[in-house]
Amino acid sequence: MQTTKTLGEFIIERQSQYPGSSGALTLLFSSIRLAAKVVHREINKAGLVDITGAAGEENIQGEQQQKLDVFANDRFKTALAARGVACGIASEEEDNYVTFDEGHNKDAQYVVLMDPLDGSSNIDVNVSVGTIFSIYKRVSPTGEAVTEADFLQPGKDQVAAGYVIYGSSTMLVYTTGNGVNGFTYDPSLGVFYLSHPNMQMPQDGRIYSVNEGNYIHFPAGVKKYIKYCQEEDLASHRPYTSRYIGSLVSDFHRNLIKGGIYLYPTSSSYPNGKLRLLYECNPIALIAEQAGGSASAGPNQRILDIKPTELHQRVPFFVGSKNMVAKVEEFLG
Ligand code: AHM
Ligand code: MG
Repeated sequence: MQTTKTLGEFIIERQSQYPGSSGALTLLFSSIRLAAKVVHREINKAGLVDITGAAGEENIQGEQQQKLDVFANDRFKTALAARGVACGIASEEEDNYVTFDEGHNKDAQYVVLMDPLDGSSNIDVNVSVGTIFSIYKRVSPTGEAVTEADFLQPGKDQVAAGYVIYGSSTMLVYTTGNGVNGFTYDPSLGVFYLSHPNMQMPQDGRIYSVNEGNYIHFPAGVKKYIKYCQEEDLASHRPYTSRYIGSLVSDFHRNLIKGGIYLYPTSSSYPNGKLRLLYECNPIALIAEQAGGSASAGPNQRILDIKPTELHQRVPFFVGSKNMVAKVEEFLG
């Protein structure tokens, strides 16, 4: 798509629609944009320099941290701390939340929650990975210490959410609760251009994305839904196509554009599901809803309504085209 509008121009244009806006969110986005460019550059060197493979540490969830997980976490953290508009972050790669509520960040209004490099086990094999972020206004008084309550807010209170996909091209997709827009990075100029304005997820889709190797351990409703996806019914275009990259951002991004559903249910290895409510499910759910899709943890359990109780909380996750999510809920119910 031919376009000349840059992400920077788009953000400023949107900001001017909100008279009285302080511009803090604009600065926050410019931090995220900068860190995304740096991570893009490093990921593109994977294989040439020694940045792939395990970092030798585990995160709090007992998962091996990759060198690039640690790198991306540091880059986003540093960029967010630098501009005085975030008072703290929580990250999949940090044991606890990190506060920047001193110095020039003392009066900052926003907290950012992120998965700096999702799907990082795919890097060594040159498969797309992503950064996921979620932005809230703090609930504690400005100027005082940031508290855990600032981070444990339900997803429906997100001010903005987005992801960066480091794929065949790098894209940044985000929402501030007023539709979803996607920007493609031109690395020769170092600029993100608006390439996917007002993204809409098809109401129905023909793709289901799930780690079927875990089938035996899935709840009965999910097993029945998978069989439903595989049954022949020409009127509803079944059997559906199975597509699973094992990188949430990439699987979701494809389904957002083409129509489909992504499932990560409970299983014996992950009794509460694998994906993290705050860093993965909430931001992806806000984007899905803003694009006309939906996101659920089970029947009548809208992801965005869940009141988090802990930072690294996991939930079952069903996200995608509205009618497909409704169907899986029907089977689960
Ligand atoms: P990560 O944050 O440790 O990378 O884990 C999240 C990833 C998702 O991107 C992906 O959809 C899922 O884990 C794949 O899990 P599995 O390999 O169990 O299918
Ligand atoms: Mg992740």
